Amino acid sequence: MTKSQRNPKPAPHAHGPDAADWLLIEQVLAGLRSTPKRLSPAYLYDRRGSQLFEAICELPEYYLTRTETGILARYAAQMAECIGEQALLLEPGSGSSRKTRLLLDALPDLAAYVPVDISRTHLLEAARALQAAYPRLEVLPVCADFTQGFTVPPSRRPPSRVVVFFPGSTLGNFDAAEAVRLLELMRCAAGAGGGLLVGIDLAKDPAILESAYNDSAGVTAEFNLNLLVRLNRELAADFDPGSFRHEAVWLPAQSRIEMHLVSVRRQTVHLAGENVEFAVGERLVTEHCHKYSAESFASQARTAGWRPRRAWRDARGYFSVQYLETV
Ligand code: AVI
Repeated sequence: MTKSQRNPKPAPHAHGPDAADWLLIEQVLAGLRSTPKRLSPAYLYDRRGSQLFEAICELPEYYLTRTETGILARYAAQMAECIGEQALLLEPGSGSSRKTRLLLDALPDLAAYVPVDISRTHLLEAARALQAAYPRLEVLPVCADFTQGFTVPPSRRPPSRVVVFFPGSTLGNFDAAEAVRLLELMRCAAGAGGGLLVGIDLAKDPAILESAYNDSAGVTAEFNLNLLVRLNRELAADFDPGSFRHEAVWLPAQSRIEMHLVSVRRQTVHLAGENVEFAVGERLVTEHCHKYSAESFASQARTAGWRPRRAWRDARGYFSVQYLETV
């Protein structure tokens, strides 16, 4: 990457960038300077990206959501038994809290439900809907970036324990060290005697995995390419989304799917005063989606101070929901 002649001063907005813009610019530039070029998957989730992700969850090839929902629906009573009476349920990245309802139905005497989400509008909307559906439940929404740690708000009824609910295989989007750090943050939030109910996607036939992330309707491609549209809009970059194609590849040694944007021609992208050069076929890595075995997950969880207690999976063995306790 070289300094631009064309645009020597970073000026992503007509009114000038604010501190948050600069942080984003610095992070994006650091990723584009690295080899291979890489961006944080967090950037995939602007308003449009979140809508596209919701659409992905409905795709025939994307078995994850359907399979995990099936496990929760089938085994909610057993999960509730592990969670016990009068617990406080805390859900990082709660979004629409749709899957949570399956648990709430099996946990009538929960002390409180604490959804944690970075999007205030989304969080409050979901909390309001949940409160209407469960009028006796204390719902305590917390607007925060869960990767920075958790504050457990005081509830009216003192909880018997704190249980973290982390479904959706979101843990798989973090690399090993980050995943351990996140599991440690969850252990601190849960405290002594606390629990964790987590959904993880299991390693399986690569053809099934690759088609889940290269769907025939092209929704995942649009989701991935939307990242470039976002950078153009928010950082005044000039990516040409038509000059990149989406590809998801399975890397067996890392046991993960990687989402890539492949440059279809040699091109130069301008962003915040820098020229970013792409060779033909060069890849920009936008997301890691790790797939676990029961053993690889247990070892990661143990490193973070969790002891696996019980696990449930679907009949095909595609997905697993695990209950863990603090050591
Ligand atoms: C949010 N996360 C668990 C999804 C996954 O499967 O790793 C994100 C996703 N990326 C492409 N499709 C879905």
